[in-house]
Amino acid sequence: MAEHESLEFGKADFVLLDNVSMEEFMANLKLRFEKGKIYTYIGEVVVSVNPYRAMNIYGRDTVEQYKGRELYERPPHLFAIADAAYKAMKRRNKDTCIVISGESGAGKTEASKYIMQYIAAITNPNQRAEVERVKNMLLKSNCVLEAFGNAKTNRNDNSSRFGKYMDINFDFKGDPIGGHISNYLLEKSRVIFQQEGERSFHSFYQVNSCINDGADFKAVADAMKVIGFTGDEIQTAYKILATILHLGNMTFGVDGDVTLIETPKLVSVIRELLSTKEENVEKALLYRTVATGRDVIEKQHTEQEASYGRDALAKAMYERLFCWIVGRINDIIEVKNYDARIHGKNTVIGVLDIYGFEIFQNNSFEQFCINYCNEKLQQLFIQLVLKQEQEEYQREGIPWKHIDYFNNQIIVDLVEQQHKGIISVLDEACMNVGKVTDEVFLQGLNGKLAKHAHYTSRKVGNINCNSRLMDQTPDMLWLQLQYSVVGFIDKNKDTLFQDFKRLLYNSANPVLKGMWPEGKLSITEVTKRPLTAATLFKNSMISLVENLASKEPYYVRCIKPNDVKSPLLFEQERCRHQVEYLGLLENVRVRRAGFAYRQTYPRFLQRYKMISEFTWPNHDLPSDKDAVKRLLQGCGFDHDVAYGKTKVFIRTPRTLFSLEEQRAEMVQRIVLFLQKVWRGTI
Ligand code: AD9
Ligand code: MG
Repeated sequence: MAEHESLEFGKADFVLLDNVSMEEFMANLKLRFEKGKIYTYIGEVVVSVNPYRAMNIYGRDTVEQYKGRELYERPPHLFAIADAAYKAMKRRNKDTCIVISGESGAGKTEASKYIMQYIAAITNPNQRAEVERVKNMLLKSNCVLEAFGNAKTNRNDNSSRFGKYMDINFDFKGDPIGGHISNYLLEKSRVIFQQEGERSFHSFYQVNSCINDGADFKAVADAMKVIGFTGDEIQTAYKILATILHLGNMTFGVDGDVTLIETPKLVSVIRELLSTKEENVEKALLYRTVATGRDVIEKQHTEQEASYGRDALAKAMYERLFCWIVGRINDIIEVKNYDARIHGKNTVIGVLDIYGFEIFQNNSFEQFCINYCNEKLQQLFIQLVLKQEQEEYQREGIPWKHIDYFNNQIIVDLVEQQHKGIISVLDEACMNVGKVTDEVFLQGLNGKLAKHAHYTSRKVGNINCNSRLMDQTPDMLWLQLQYSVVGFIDKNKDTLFQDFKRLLYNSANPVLKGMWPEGKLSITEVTKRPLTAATLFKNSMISLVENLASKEPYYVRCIKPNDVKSPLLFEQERCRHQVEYLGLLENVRVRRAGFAYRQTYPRFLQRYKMISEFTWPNHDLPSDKDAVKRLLQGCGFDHDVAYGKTKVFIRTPRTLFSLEEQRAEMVQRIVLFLQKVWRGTI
């Protein structure tokens, strides 16, 4: 527990609560928020409440306070977690990761940036130019990714619409030498549709250079240059954005049985932007090539199909652009083989900042994926927090009693299980020959999951507003959450006519061409059915979680205090709900069921040796462990502690409190004594 804070700020660690109850937890969280203390520990987990105002706690002076210190020596802070992850990586040669979770607008992305800033600030003391370059690129990559992957939503003005996991590689000196970014499912439907009050991705407004975003445009273009994008590449990115904007204004009509483009001028603008021929653009928008047996024919779109194709093209171009940007950044920042040889040992710290849990009025496929992802991370948290505790006790040779903990595995299974899970049912519905509709999917779900404890369906009006209702116990993340099945089939199949791929591949612009290699295939060569969007996402989530589980994890749990972005308002109910579904109270219980506090023997002595005559100023016992035993016996706390191989474990927070009080008293006495010495009164 953090010791350098007075109690007027509440308890700096929730394990110090007198009673672990929701009331006490909430009272402490609220008190600390109101006192401007936005961070609180649960053991080694940082709970963070979004302050919605600039805090003067991230400067160079604060960095210095946390650098190289132990977690509990300073008030709770993100820097302490970042430092712990860094130390574990450097001293113990461990790959570590920092997992940041919380709902939309809770402060995950900001936290991830402060963590990276901290790591950049404490590394490269020798100012090696190459390392400085890498650091600069890692920081700049954020700016680019946010421009293309973030948007204003009703929940957050800068909402991440993609998931991001970034590995930072370090050499044997502990300096960053490169990195790698993995991105997860961009919410591309935003390109063509935004809910009321929301915007498309920032990049579109920047390219339009509206009053507000003009400066941002320059910042992003500059960042791209610094990272190493060529002039042609930057220009192509902006040409693609312009193309998508124009596609948004394109309309189709019918004349007899002919479908036509009502806005032909746009075709010529797009042709130029895409460096292709006008007739190619027109053809790709109005026809699709289909293979029927051995024949290849060109089939005219209906007006509706043409509109569908246009939207699919806009979404696909944007998604491809985004993935290409990530790929280019990776090409540039990735540790090359020869680098690794020069720098020797190579360990990583991973930082995960993913879109937060979302509940909207109308929850669709995107929310389903995003919330599944959060459910999966919650499952990892449950496993690792428990596992880590158990392992530590084992390592230290201390007996451990299993404790019950709620488990959301059943929800994860409901989504991802082979054959019976929602994603399997969805894929099956998509593969139906003949009728492929959202209604078929709904029937499939009802058929397979009718008896599932966490599944019910409800029909609201006609098929256009069918809903899924997942009814949960309050412990679960998905609390009474409804999804509308409308659009699931389309979004899962994610069809883009091959004609568009060929159009883009045949561009005279080599950068654009390079983004669409599969356009090379002719219609008869395209046989394999691509994996569906949900399955691709599921696979990427499974490998993400495997990757995280292989590292030593550190957690930041973000809480959003209100829905109006106010720095003053702590909405009790809103926060309680988050504490509940994040399982924070259980986290405290697990932490306390074992031992609330643990410290290595030398460090423990360093802090408390003044409270015992046997240890102050130095002890003459055979080991620090013996000295700590003697000290605690002397204070009458022997019954409340366990002595591990390298650490002392204290069960109840009260004991630690008492030690702290005695220490404070002794420090006071020593100070008074020294003052007297200085004044010459002794
Ligand atoms: V989402 O799931 O991507 O929609 P995040 O990432 O959890 O969400 P974000 O970090 O973007 O939320 O924070 C939302 C806003 O809260 C920021 O734009 C800031 O205005 C504000 N914020 C968050 N954390 C801090 C902070 N530590 N200090 C000051 C903050 N402001
Ligand atoms: Mg974010």
